Amino acid sequence: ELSDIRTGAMIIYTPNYLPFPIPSTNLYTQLFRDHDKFDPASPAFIKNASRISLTRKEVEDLTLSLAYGVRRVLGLCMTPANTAYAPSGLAHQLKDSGAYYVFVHPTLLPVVVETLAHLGASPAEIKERVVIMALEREAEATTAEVDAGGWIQLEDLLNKGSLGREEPFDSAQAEETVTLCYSSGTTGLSKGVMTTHRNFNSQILATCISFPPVHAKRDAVIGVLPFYHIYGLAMLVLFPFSVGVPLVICPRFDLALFCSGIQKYKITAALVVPPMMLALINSPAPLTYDLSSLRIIMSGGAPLAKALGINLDKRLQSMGAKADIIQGYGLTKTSPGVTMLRAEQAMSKMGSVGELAPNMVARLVDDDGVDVKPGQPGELWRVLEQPYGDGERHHTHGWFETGDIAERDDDGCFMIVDRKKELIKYKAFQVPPADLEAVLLMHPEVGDVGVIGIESEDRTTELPRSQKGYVEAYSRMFLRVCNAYIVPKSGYASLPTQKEREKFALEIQKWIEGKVARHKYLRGGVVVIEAIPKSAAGTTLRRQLRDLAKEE
Ligand code: AYL
Repeated sequence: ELSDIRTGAMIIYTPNYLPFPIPSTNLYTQLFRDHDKFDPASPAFIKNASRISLTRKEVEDLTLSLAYGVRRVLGLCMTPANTAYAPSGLAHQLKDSGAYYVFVHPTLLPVVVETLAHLGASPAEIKERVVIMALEREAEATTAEVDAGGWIQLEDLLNKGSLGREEPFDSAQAEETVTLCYSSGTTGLSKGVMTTHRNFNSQILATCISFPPVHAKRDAVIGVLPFYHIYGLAMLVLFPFSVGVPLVICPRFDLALFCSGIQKYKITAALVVPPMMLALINSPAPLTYDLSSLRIIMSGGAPLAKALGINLDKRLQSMGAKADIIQGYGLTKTSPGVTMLRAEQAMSKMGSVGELAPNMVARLVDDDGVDVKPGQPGELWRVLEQPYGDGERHHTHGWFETGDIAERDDDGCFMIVDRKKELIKYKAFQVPPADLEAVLLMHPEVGDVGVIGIESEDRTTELPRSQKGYVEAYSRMFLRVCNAYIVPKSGYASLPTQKEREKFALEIQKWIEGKVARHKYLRGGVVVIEAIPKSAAGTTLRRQLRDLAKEE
């Protein structure tokens, strides 16, 4: 497994799991492979705290009638958009992806209409491009704007005649892109990541092997993660359905509703991000619910500090509950899972993201692309053992550079210790600094700008004093907020006093709020400076900005 590092050869780490062949089928075939083994009347998706649910049979019928309905008019690639987007964010994705049709829930229709109008679509064209997507039984299925009329409804697209069950899906589709999730790279604006049918087939099967075993009759999953993000899409929409396990959906994170959902549906597996675990530890709300059905809590999408996991374990035990708290690590660009912690290692390896998933091969390298000695931190590069279709731009001789710094222990478990790339994660939401910079540069008084992520202080001060030691350890890891350094267009000298600079900074901080999604707000503040540090090539030296932030 290890080659001699003195020769400068690669040190390649392989999984402890046997490789498996990735099926070259349409994703539909993979998702419904075992469908006939499960009760068609059993629930597949349940909306928490409502009476809305879909049985497996209803999912099958809807999927097929929509697929055959849209196939007549559309292609089959979907780009899911962040529901928190302001029109500027949505406009970028619409333009960049070249999407024509927009499927939208009635409550978000105004944002879509404004975005399309902003992109130059006429009112008639807007009516042609928008599809109102809601089930009839949903309470909010209609709004005044929808009633005002003339919109294409989801129902209109369903091909209810032949469901096409007899028509085989073509395996040539396996290498076609099925989704374009928007994600930021190591630098720059967010881009659509091409995920193919085969990529998802691989993810589903790898999860079946590396996730603790779940069974159709015994288990139920709850999730709050949005379906436009690859974590929600892969781990909530696709994985549970493919193994016959119902999913309870929480449209937003409300801790009391989340806990009542666990109690009501006897949830065995909860999929979360670290800030939700923090809420589970610190709020009194969970104490009034019975969470004893839980067996597995999986965290992913952002670093989970060891202390946070240990505190959650303690709290659950104090409530008579016990779950294995595991962590998965992945990226949109790796479709997505790279590692997963085994349930048996939940306590002994808390804080670790676990072993490589099947078919994943990794290296840890230094800044010069040289493999580091075993046990040393290095940037994680990974490659799939079989041909794979993800972002070409990021391949170096077939190796995909994650931008994350990791260490590997003797048991083959990885620990993510730092991030090399520019990406800021507010909670588990991506904020590409270049995105915010592009918006800020549209302000008439902004001359130049550099955005970085800094540690948040407000959240830590809200926590109980007895937890302070822990808080410091994990706040550093994930309570990041966005902070902008700005050079006024009229020059730094035009704002000679501290007071004037602060006033300008506040104006900018408020101004951005109408322009971007909430997770991109400049919660870390705005600082007026003389010049943004740049490299000879003109790129922003964010490392220097981060040093400035440390001095403040
Ligand atoms: P994106 N620990 C530390 N950092 C993490 C972790 C983790 N467990 N998971 C993700 N990240 C960071 O594209 C890391 O910096 O995909 C990584 O490069 O939104 C970046 O988030 C990627 O962000 C699964 C399925 C994890 C999904 C996911 C989340 C994918 C997030 C495991 O099995």
